[in-house]
Amino acid sequence: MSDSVVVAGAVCDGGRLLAARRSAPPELAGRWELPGGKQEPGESGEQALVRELREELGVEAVPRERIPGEWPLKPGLVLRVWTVRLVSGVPSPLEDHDELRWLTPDETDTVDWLDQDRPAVAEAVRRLREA
Ligand code: 523
Repeated sequence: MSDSVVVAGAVCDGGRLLAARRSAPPELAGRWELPGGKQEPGESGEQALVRELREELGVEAVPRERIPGEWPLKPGLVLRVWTVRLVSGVPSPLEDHDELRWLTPDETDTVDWLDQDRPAVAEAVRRLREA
């Protein structure tokens, strides 16, 4: 059986990256992540990401490019990440998060990212610096 997938977005706007602080579960609360969630049956990764960002942040967003690679979360579950452009709305922590921050490339190390998000964050920041 193939792995289940968690999709997440490196939401970039005005040269900054959006970081979201998890409010649950207790073992992850307080850590920062690229927002997203589980891909459901019948959805593409991109569709799942658009849905998750709408539900969690109240924004309309468009996935741009998949960041190459996937990162294991636990047996049978992997993380995939896309760079994302905002189309409308201002992100707010509607679900699963209690704080959002827009970080410049130089500020990305100021929050405690989930370990498994760090490679994709580093690649997103590399792309931001080049843009
Ligand atoms: N991660 C993770 N990084 C990351 C996300 C969005 C999620 O490591 N950027 C992990 C955290 C959880 C698992 O993936 O262990 C599921 O993420 P979650 O809880 O955001 O996904 P949901 O909300 O779709 O999951 P359910 O509430 O369980 O349906």
